[in-house]
Amino acid sequence: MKTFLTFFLFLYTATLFAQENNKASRPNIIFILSDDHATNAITAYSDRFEGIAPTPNIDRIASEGAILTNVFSTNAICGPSRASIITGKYSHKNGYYKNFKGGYFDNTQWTYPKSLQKAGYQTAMVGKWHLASEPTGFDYFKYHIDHGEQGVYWNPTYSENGKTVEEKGYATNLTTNFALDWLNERDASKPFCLLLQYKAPHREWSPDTKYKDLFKDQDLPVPSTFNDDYKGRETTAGDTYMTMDYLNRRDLKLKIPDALTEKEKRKWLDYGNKPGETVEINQLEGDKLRVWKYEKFIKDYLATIRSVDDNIGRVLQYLKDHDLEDNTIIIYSSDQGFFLGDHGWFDKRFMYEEALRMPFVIRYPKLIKPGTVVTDVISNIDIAPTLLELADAEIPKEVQGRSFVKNLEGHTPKDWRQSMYYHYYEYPMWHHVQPHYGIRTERYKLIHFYYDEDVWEFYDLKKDPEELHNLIHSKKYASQINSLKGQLNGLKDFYGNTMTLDQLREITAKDFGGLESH
Ligand code: SGN
Ligand code: CA
Repeated sequence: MKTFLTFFLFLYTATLFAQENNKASRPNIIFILSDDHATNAITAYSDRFEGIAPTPNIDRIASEGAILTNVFSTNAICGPSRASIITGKYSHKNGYYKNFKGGYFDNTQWTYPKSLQKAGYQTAMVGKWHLASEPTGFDYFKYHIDHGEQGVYWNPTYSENGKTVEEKGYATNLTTNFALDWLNERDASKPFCLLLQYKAPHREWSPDTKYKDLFKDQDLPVPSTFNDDYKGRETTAGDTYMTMDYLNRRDLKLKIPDALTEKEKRKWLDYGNKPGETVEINQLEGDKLRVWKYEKFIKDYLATIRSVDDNIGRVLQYLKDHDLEDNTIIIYSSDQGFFLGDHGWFDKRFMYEEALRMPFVIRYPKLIKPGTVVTDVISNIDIAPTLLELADAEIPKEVQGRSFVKNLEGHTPKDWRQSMYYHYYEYPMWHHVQPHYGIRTERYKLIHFYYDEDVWEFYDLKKDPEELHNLIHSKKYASQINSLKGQLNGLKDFYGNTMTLDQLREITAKDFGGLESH
């Protein structure tokens, strides 16, 4: 009996010890999130800027870990996508539908950093937050507060744990400095979770001084859909404020006339935002003017990304120098994609591929084999449960996303979802994109635009990857479309968004009463 008891006690102590040990080796997490970085501007994803604008450090995370090629934003705009990432829930569950007219995040609700904190992690968030309410669930935060939390590229002001701090320099470099400072000062006996969130490459795409002329004498080709006439689709695509015409004087970095007062300056810079206002350049007209504007925009956009990639290199080097590479999960992603002249546009919002798709690369040597490619349909609500599973923390039942840890290991669960549900609400500011929702399967896409129009679009992505031909009235696809409508209703039920069109329109019209953002 005594021997048995001793043996039992030994087993019990060994288990406790193993559990503690396991906790002690919990992985660190560095989640780098940029703003508006399209997969087409990452060389690991696309050859569009191959030989022109490489992203070696982002590509390195992909090749030493996994690249996920079908990660989608459920509401392709900044604050809402960020809210879905940290709550693992759709906008209609976390309450953050749109940036403009007071998108305001209820910061008393559950988020994954709160769970990590409870599980013994040290947590920090630096850079762009853009959720209007104060960050909660972080031991340390330092976020951009200028321009309704959009942040600025030069000499930004941050809120550091609630205190306003004016900094001097270039935001991408500064934000990285603050992240590394925090890592240096952390308690090394505990695991950490660091959210490093860049303002770049968001509008107005201001490069660091050293990259101002990075592409000076180069011609950057326009994309194949640059001259889209929108005739193959419903009026929605042809009725936006995001064509090259809407690049304003600030975006085009025109020289501000000396005589202007501070007040007049903003108005002067904003010129071009409204319908009918066209910024004239050196007597250029028509297509020549459009191409000139595109070139200015794309060069500046890519130059801001060069700084993002450099700074990711600094973070990777830090991990190496501090022997943290093996036990740190490092992720690079962006809140949504971006139109890089595709369809003649800049900006995002539409459920079309370029805006919908988020880059997502992840390295974690203990679990993910180098060179892993994951093509499963994943969305921004799946990130929170994935991080919690990796950290061995509990995933609350209310979370709507699903962990994709198995997918990263190369074992996609048999019942993994085959489609995703999308819903965008903000209108008419900015950019005049009709609210819409839809379903994307591996091959097809069905969209319903509903605010002050009531039209549907259907695309066969295999035959029409550029989404130029809306086939909603095609007899050939009638049964396919019917089946997709059924699946879409199924998703709406599953995720609990069964509001009527009038109720949905009210959300678009409603001011949520928070900080007005740009
Ligand atoms: C600002 C930009 C818009 C952009 C939104 C949302 N205008 O308002 O072009 O769509 O941000 O971007 S600007 O003249 O102020 O730059 S988001 O990334 O925050 O969703
Ligand atoms: Ca964004």
